[in-house]
Amino acid sequence: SVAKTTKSRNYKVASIPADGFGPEVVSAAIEVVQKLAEISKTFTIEFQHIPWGTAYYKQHGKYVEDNVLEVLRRYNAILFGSVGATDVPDHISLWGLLLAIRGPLQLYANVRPVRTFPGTLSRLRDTKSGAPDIDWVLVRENTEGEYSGHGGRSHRGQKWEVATEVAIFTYVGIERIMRFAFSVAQARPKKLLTVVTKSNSMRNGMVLWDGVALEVSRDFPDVKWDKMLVDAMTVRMVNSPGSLDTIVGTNLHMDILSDLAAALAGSLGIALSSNLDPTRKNPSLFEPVHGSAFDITGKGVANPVATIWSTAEMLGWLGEGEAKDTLMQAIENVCNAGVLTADLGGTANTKEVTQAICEELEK
Ligand code: GGG
Repeated sequence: SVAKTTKSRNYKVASIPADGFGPEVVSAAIEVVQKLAEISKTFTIEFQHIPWGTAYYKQHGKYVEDNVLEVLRRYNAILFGSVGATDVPDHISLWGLLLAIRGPLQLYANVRPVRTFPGTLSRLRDTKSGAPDIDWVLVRENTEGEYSGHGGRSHRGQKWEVATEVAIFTYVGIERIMRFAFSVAQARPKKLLTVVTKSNSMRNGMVLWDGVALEVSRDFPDVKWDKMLVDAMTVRMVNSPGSLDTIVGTNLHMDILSDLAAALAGSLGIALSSNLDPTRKNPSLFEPVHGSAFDITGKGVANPVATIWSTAEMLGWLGEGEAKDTLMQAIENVCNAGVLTADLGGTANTKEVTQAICEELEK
């Protein structure tokens, strides 16, 4: 049970661990947050388990309940694990669960901070500055573009089968994510934003992105910004990471670039994703970037850092800035002390990393 004082703020969070090793990393993160709440005595969090996922799908024929929005709007935030199973096609599970939440709740800003922790080695070295460190915030448009779900298939199974996948970009959708990204960049010391597109070959939506970026930039005169084609961006991320800070791009481009960023910073195991509704009309969703990882599910060796870091971001979003900073410091200290899972070159298991973070909080 969690210690309470009269000043305590109380939050209700929906916990959706879902598939693969999601339940392992979500329960590790809940353990850490409850320890933090117990120590701080200024807030409490009640996590309510929601059983949506592939097991639920097999039983009910759907990944989420029909009144998904009504259910989730009862909570202050959502903590999500991972989606995907070996015996259900990925497009069924992704659209059935995660995209059935992100779109309808209009969680249009997907924020993915990536940085090298002191004890975890970056895999690259800046060719200009020699600095091995990465400290980036990737902002992914999270509701439209290549993930619009428009398109179709005809003449199935025949040699002349046709499939279309339509990327839909709207002025409203681009303008709101661009404004959000410029604000993120403006709040960071470097005040530097890179806008990623593919506007040489994609001559409609991507050209609109470039135009909206220019327009929005006029409202942020103190932010230095530039444009990159996504292919050239991969090279810049590897060769001159120090030239980057905040990065914004489309749903698909940033999904790909954030995996690259995480791998460069050390591992996908430390990459998190805040799916935000900046209007705060709906609860925001916090999750690790990684999927289900069937190869290590049930072995107790998953890296819990991405999910624990997700809860730190969740606390910050809920207004618990001090708790967020305390938790981030504890994560950094544990990484610095070399308590790392195998993906980061260590020998610790999930329980040991979780325990080490809890002990760090107690100091
Ligand atoms: N924890 C996030 C997760 O399960 N991701 C699975 C996935 O395939 N995501 C694709 C996406 O975020 O676009």
